[in-house]
Amino acid sequence: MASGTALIYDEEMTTHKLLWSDPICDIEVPERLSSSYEQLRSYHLVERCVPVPAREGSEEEILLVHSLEHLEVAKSTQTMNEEELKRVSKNYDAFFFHPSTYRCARLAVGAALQLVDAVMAGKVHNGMALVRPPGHHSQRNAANGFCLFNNVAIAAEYAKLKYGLQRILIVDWDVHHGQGTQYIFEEDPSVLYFSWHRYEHQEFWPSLRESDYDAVGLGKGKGFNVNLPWNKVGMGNSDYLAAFFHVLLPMAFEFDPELVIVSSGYDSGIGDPEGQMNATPEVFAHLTHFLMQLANGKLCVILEGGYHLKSLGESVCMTVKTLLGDPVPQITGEMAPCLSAVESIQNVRAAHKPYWKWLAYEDTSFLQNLSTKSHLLKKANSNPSTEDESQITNNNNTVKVERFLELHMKNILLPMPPIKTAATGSEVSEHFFPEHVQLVKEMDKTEIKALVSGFYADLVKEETLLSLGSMFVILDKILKKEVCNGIAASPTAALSAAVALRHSVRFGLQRVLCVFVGDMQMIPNTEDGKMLVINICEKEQSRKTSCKHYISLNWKEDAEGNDFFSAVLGFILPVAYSYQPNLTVIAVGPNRSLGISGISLLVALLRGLAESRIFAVIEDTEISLMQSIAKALVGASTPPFGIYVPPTQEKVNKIKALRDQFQQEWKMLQCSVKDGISRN
Ligand code: Q9C
Ligand code: ZN
Repeated sequence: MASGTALIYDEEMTTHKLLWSDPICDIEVPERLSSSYEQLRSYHLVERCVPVPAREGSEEEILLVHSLEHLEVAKSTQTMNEEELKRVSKNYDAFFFHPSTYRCARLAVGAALQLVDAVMAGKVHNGMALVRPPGHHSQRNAANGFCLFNNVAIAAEYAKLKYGLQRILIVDWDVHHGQGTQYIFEEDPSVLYFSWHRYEHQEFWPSLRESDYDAVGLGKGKGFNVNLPWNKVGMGNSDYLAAFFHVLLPMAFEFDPELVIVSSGYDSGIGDPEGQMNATPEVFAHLTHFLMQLANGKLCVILEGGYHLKSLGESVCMTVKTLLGDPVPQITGEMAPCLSAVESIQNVRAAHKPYWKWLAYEDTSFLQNLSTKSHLLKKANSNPSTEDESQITNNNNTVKVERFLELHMKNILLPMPPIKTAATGSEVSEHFFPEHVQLVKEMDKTEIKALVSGFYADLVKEETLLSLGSMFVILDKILKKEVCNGIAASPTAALSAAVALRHSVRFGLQRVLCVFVGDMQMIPNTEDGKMLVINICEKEQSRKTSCKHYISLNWKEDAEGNDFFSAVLGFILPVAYSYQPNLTVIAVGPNRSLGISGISLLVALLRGLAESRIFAVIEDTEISLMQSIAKALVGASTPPFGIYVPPTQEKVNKIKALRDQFQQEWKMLQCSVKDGISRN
């Protein structure tokens, strides 16, 4: 099994630069690359990656996507003087040539291909290539929007050709529409292209009709081009996460890619002068973490845009840190997508309903310009920046965001626990658990007594409490941040979970999420909102009706394959992200209605919450699950998800009903705006 993260950087790609004055192109500077690399260095991320050298992409490789004519024009610029360079540059929309541009662009292509090779050959799990010039606007026969060759598109064609891949997912989170990539794969069902982009009802560059949500692909490629246009600036973390939950991820699970490539532009991040969006660097850790659950973890991240140097650098670091398997930082702030984002999400879901099984039973309907068009300049979310457009204000804003990020990153990047995953056990169990799981000794009676001092007498008799030594020692280490996550066996998972929840709240945690799989014989009191329990069980539990902090989700995994992703993405994650827990407890009790692949997926995705702080408690009878769950906790391998089975109509309706019931309280559930729901 491959491990490790490749990092590709070649200083030579900083030699491509603008030689004359051009206010449109002057943001695409060499420092974008060098300062991002410096930032990686200062977080000590460079030394943790596997260095992979760039190489020149060959002419043959470039011709996989581009015309010979385009290649020849680009080649001819190497020996031109400034006047000539300026003249050729003017033939394109927003592009500049430098004598070294051709060489750099070939290195950028080659870097992308080196990354594909490293990942596909199993040298590494995943990786990132820092390249210039970027690629996603570049078309078969034209440079465009700072891009000469389409690095990502060439990488996808190369992967198809060299490794015989039949399904590649391209995720373009750059704030601009990669129209070049869309054109290249428009008729190709083997490449699923997803792009979100600032659109503002076609006002924003490149101002194309075909960037809207109704461009779904052509011919055989119908359904494999996914555009999510943002019609307002100021989109933030919740809008991006909602787009992943309600559009990209369910589609990606159904598509089941063999490789994921990211057109990784960070101009969608806060402070960017082009994007004017509001998403903070840690959101990219979450997006990366989600994509790592696909294609067996084979993920190639290739730089595109990003023009606020500090924001860019921090976002690059968040991405690489996550690729390396570090805990995912918590997203802070109100978690609710804005109305305009929900409208866009609703529209793209409606446009794609004919092509995707997971959408078949969703009641989607188109919604046009209800709230947005007349307020083009209004921002979706409040922003620490000002709204003025003048140059002076922009500079002020740049500095303001720099200061904001300086403090913000210090706040969210708390020291990492020295141990990632802990379990109790002896040398015997050592071989049983995956590598990197640290074994600790159970607490004995005296230790437990000292820790709990009769506090749980109403929940449990003393003798029983004393049998929870395994649970207590792991939980205690998680709370003290000595370990990030852990797993314990228990004679009664429901009881253990109840005690663990109470103990965590008593310790001082404000919000603890408990996902309970199986029949939960004991339901904790969740009235104070300090716990949120989601109980996944086969039958309706009569003992307690659902309420804001206790939700019963009746779900039995399909026997043939796995349909649970639809409940995880469509309900559990949106609720969990709305709640923003400080700790997640996942408990598996008797009569579970989920198999190991469903539970592994759940654990893997819940690692995105609570700074990856997860406590798994498994009932003794279900001990066969321990190994796989420990694997998911370590994050060493992405669990195989099993055969894709679309949710039945009945199951879709179940999720729909729950969504209707809870979307006022847990706003990340919102993916349509019918019924005149009142919102923020
Ligand atoms: N009025 C990338 O982020 N703006 N390219 C042109 C013309 C060009 C962005 C504005 C922005 C290109 C890779
Ligand atoms: Zn861009």
